[in-house]
Amino acid sequence: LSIGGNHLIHALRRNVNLKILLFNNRIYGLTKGQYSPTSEVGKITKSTPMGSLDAPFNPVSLALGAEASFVARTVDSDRKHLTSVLREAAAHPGTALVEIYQNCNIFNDGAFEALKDKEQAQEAVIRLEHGQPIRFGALAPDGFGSKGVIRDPATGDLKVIDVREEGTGGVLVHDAHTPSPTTAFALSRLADADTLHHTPIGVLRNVDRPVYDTLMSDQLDDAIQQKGKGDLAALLAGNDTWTVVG
Ligand SMILES: Cc1ncc(C[n+]2csc(CCOP(=O)(O)OP(=O)(O)O)c2C)c(N)n1
Repeated sequence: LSIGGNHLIHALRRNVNLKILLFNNRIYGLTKGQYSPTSEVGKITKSTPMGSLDAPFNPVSLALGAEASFVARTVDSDRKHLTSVLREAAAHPGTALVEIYQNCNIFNDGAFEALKDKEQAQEAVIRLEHGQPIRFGALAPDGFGSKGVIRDPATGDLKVIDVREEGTGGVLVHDAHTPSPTTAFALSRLADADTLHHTPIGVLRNVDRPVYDTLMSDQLDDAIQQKGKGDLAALLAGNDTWTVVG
């Protein structure tokens, strides 16, 4: 997300046939514990002894803003969830970005503990499933979680409600295949930065878009068919493409 950030956004924009696994541990581990582009504001590290001043990136929001056709989030310790997300990413034609929340037990231990601890996870984790209502938390009598995500009519933003008090009427149904990235973007920013409560995991976006590799090889085929235009030998043996004037 720092030196490689430029390449990341343009790979996503072009929809190159790549699967990107972004291990987010919110620290620089290999170089021994400096703050990184996903470290929280105020983070005390070796390079920020008085606390980091930088606002972090939200990698899922960044990917959606860069026109990504497949964006997902999962957690390192949830093997079943991780496996299913990686399978879906592997099957996606084009660029897939999977953010994996990863513990660094040496330099940033417990960064995602709220999503792993059984009790806290009830409030923290929202498991997105395509075609299913966005519900989480302790089970309600209808078999889904007692919390739901709705669109707040006053602000247009997303909001968490208790369906036992407010009913299930406005609860969103997750649609990973919708062409608009708007709701996926709002979901990517639902989590509370400090507590990690209301963190959606799963496939936020999975849409079909022309893949760069295919477009380019089709264009090469076209160029070869059109004599002269795509003739490399003719190009090399051809005349100058410029003229020196007086
Ligand atoms: C584009 C780019 N290439 C190479 C580097 C050099 N580099 C610095 S740290 C590192 C390894 C990072 O490992 P990773 O597991 O992604 O992160 P960690 O949690 O260990 O910091 C590399 C290759 C770089 N910073 N950027």
